[in-house]
Amino acid sequence: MGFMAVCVRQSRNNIINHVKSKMGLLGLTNLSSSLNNDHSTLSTASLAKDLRNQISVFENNPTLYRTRRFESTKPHQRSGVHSNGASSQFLDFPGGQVAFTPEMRFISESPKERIPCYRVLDDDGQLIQGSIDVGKEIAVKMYSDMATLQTMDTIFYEAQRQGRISFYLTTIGEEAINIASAAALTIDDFVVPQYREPGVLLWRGFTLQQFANQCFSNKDDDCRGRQMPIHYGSKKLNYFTVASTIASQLPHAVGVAYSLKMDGKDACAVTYFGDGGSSEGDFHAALNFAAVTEAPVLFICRNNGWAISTPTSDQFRSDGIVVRGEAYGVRSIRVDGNDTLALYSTVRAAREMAIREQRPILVEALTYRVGHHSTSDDSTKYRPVDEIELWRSARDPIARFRKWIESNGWWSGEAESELRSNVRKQLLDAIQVAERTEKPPLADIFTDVYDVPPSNLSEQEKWLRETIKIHPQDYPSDFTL
Ligand SMILES: Cc1ncc(C[n+]2csc(CCOP(=O)(O)OP(=O)(O)O)c2C)c(N)n1
Ligand SMILES: [Mg+2]
Repeated sequence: MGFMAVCVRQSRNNIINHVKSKMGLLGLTNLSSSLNNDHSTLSTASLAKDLRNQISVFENNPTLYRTRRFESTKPHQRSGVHSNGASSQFLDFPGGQVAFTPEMRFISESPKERIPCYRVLDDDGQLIQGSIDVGKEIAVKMYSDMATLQTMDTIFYEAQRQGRISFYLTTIGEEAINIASAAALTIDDFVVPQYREPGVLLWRGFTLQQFANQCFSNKDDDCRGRQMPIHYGSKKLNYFTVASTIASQLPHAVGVAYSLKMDGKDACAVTYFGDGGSSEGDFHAALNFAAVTEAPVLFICRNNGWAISTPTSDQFRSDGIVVRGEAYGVRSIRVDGNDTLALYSTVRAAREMAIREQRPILVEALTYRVGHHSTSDDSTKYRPVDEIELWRSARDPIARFRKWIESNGWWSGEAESELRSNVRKQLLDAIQVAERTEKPPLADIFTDVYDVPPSNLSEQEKWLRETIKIHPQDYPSDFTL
């Protein structure tokens, strides 16, 4: 909460300063102050003169807005344009010239060919062509973190099934998107996640103990137990707290990116979302807003085929999500979401473009949600088990990447067993510690929002304390009242 407030405050100041500097640059500062003055003392003639002077600043400086606006609104500056009469071939229109055509032609609702999917490794984990600039250290860390994430999911999922935590949601099948995209970023890039990207936090150094503390809602959790399990967040690691309200993170990310732009930072905002998220209004608003403000933001869509039980065929008729970029003026690419190397190189290039050219980029990663949506779901009720099994085994991104690092001599069977047993042990220890650690004091539920709590909130706190005293069996025994 505090983190958001600081960001919002900083952004607001940055935007105000930016607008002031733009107005100063354009010679508008005086105009704005004169307009703020007591109008009764200004004669209409002097105001008109002032305005003429300010307008001439625009006219004499055609380059001022060149990088920001299409130059289509001044027909007389266009060559070969006939703006008056029947022989016109083009219409000067905001956004650029539009050619006239005598042919009545509707644009087809479907492309002749689907947008191809960029991949580097084939199904067997071998390079399709040439070589790739990824060294041993980063490749081994990517592999180790993907395997760690997979093990973490298995153990926390079991802990939920044993009733030790209230909820869990796995990333199984989407480990490559998590880890390879994280590896392509820098820690200065702000991550505004959905909920299926804990691997980005893992890559950034969130410890297994921190994951466990959050899932067990204990007093050592950074959010002090106020969020459901898997709603991680870390101010230190520039990772905004997960919000389950689908797609609400997308406009937030554009705001973060705009703030980075105002500050002239060598960083971008990166936001993740699912195919389901792309069906929300916030997705469309965010893409448009990002395009118009030229905000350095990466939109990374995990198109995993399902939004809980809704298949993509019930969500959209377009060729997936990638094609929507062009409609909003956002550069976009489709990539194999189970190919670690393709994702790594794509996100690196996208980040570089977003920052250097100050523009948003949309990445659609094609993958599959191998696990159930969450522990509240049984996906075998609505999709074929064969389909799940195909993606779990033959299309597993971890096994595919392992083949590549093994063929380079960077990984072995012994390294694999050592890693898996170490991670498993660390996780079991972390879970035990997290489970033993007491819950945050009850008062913490009511802090950190209001400076002075309003009376209704204080009343609710009183009721809660009374309720716990009457029904102690319904509350954790180690709860500090
Ligand atoms: C605004 C909103 N509507 C509905 C939900 C319920 N809901 C939770 S997850 C989900 C599906 C999201 O699917 P997708 O974005 O594809 O992500 P995935 O779970 O596949 O990773 C829905 C509909 C919600 N959390 N928020
Ligand atoms: Mg989905």
